[in-house]
Amino acid sequence: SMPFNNYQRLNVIYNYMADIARRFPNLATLVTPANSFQGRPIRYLRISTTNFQDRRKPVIFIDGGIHSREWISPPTVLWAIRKLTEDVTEPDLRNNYDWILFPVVNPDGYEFTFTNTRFWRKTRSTNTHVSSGLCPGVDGNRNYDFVWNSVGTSNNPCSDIYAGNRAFSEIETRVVRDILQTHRARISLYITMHSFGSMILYPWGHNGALSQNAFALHNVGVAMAEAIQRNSLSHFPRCVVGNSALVLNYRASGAAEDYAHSIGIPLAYTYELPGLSSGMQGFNLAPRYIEQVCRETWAGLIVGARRA
Ligand code: 0X9
Ligand code: ZN
Repeated sequence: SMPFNNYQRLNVIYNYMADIARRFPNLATLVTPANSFQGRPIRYLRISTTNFQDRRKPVIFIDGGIHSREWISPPTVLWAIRKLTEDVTEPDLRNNYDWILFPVVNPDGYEFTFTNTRFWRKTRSTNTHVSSGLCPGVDGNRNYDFVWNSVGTSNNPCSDIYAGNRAFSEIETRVVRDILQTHRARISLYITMHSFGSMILYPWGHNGALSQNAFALHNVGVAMAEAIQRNSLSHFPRCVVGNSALVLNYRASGAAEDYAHSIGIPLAYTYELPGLSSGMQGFNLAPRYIEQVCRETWAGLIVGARRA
């Protein structure tokens, strides 16, 4: 089973997901909708106690690892897989919803953070339009087609916030788009896992305006944060809830939760998981905290799901 005492390479994560699908054939389905730019499988698990294809239940969709250096993100999605299959303590969550759990949206970047550059954020695609062979990669969280490339983005392929040469230029974001689009009528909760900052963020992140569903977004967000707080450690930062642009103090367009909300998903959030240092070291949360963050994040997800 999945070791949560350290950060794991992609093959360990994929072996765990395949193992879950083998051990729980009537519950978990492994899906490989495409390969990454560099040819790695892009994989997620569907979990349903009935038949996912019946489209009867609301869907909860959680992804992670779009920003490859944010290593604490994939384990929190893997923990959710575990809590819905191997270690069920909330059977209502397993029975009442269909789940899509997608731990590593950006497998190329993720592997690159282990083999080459620890703080790599983007995909690893090479831009064929400009002379940017030396600067691969697009910021997946600027690549979604909602107010694409308008604020908090860059046209420079060498930038960490490069939006890409067009919306959904990246196969990795197209895979997330296709999940959101295919199931948008029944995805009641979408959460994309990032780090760091101990925040629960909701639309609109491109301009700081509140959506029509802001009341529900805020109240469910606060309920999730309170559950996280109750299960957190005293020396972890307090979890702050609010509009993405206001809480972060910067606007950024083309992000996942804004896109999801723009196509009608009522509850769409970015979680900024905890970090304990400032600067780049915030991405290096010590491995001994992985399990703690997974536990408290699951506590938040329980509340969010029951309100979804
Ligand atoms: O800037 C981002 O992509 C996210 N923060 S991170 O430090 N993990 O890179 C925040 C995205 C917030 N959402 C929107 N701006 N819509
Ligand atoms: Zn991020």
